[in-house]
Amino acid sequence: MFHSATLPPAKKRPRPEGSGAQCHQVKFAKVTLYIVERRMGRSRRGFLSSLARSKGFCVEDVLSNKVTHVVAEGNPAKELWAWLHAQAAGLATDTEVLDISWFTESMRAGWPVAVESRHRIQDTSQVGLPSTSESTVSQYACQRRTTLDNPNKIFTDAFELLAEHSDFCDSKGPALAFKRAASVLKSLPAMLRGLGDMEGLPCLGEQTRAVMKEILECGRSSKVEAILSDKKFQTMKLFTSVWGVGPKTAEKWYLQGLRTLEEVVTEPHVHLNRMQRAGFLYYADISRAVTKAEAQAVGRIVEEAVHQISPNASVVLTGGFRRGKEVGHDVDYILTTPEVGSEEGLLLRVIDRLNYQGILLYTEYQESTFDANRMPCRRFEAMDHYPKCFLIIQLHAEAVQDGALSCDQDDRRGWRAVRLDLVAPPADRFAYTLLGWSGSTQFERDLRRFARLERGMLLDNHALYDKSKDVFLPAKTEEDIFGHLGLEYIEPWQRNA
Ligand code: DCT
Ligand code: MG
Repeated sequence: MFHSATLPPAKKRPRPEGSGAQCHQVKFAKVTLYIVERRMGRSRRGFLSSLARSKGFCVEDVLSNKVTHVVAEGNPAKELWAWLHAQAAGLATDTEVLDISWFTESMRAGWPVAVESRHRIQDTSQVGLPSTSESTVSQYACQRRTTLDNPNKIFTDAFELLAEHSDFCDSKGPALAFKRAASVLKSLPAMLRGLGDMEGLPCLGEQTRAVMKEILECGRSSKVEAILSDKKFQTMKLFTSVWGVGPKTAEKWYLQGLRTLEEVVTEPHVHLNRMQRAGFLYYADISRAVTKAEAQAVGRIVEEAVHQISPNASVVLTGGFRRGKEVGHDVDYILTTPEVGSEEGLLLRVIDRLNYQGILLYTEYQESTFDANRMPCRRFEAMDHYPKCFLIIQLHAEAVQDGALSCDQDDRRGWRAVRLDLVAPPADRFAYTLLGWSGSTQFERDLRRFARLERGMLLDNHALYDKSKDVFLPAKTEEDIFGHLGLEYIEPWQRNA
């Protein structure tokens, strides 16, 4: 879906050759641009096309041999050229294939600047050169485009398991190192086939390299296999799969000699909190993935409730499903209103409505602790201060498109329990909330780290604060926030870091 680089060929009226736009005057007749949507995203491509046309450039929507300059952003050379070669319309032999830097410089100058070799994206398959864009992978996930296509799954699965194991042992440093390594590999366009391919890649330490070397040589990692067959790890994994149970509680139960979920619920000395009780009660349902169709059905239910209370409020999808995931562990929605203040009380009334419909199986509401005067919050890894709720709702099969629930075949109830998170920020904080809740966790972590270390700014779900100027930077859209940070915009489906 996000790899189609051309817009559908629109029906066009005949127009003078070389004119890319109907309403702008073409000033540079010898230059015809084509902007590659791949890895850039449709909205940014649309924005850049309008910008170029407004400056008198001819921009073609469809790739053809009329194009003199192809412009791409964030595409590794090998990947871009493979895509260009696969296009039906051949390129003219003298077409320039250029990095976005040429485009930016030309827009700034107001005319097409001379092409230099630093602008060119070389076809490495033809000339046998190492690809330069591949050797410049950023250490920050917010400067990489990470889609759900992951050709390095064999390595990233291993790293993620090692990270989980380190988290269970409370080894935060090693856990983060494995998560970072997995995140870097997820952004690569092709599978690493040898140790040489790791050259120049950031965040790969000695341990991660050793694991990769073993997988490359034997197709498996002895470390991973040892963890998988470790009884304590298996039990910790089982216990933490219950909603509300973290590694600390899981370890406590393990040390008490408990090994199965049945043993935990029947052990009289174990005290479960409310969330954990719900976690056990609905375990079969909420430990199973939520599908996209189910997430959309939940969205419609929330939307209906919200609109009955406040017709001007909207419900915006966020979390993993906004990043294009097919399944998730829960569903995340933001409630938003046109004006600051009208969100007050909204979430509680939505909860009341859902309750009245009899579909709320569990409710935990957290009221707002947001205070604009106590910003910036320096504990930027902490939860945000907006009113939010963690729910379990009953989703009936009829509510899901085509009526299919991801239930067990022999389940005759006709409904399943789904975890749902809702948050209701004030209107002027919407962009920060959307960016923060869209994840992935690793992407968020690196956005904040980038802001702090590279820009001297503090970013969280509430605000972006410039420490040197002592000012808050307002934002209406996510694009505004990327802009303040001097980052290229990364579409949600490219944030699967
Ligand atoms: N988040 C946040 N502040 C919170 C809660 C979540 O910034 N108080 C962010 C981190 C990721 C994102 O919101 C959504 O959280 P999850 O649902 O845990 O992650 P996900 O990416 O949606 O994963 P899944 O698809 O498994 O639900
Ligand atoms: Mg989620």
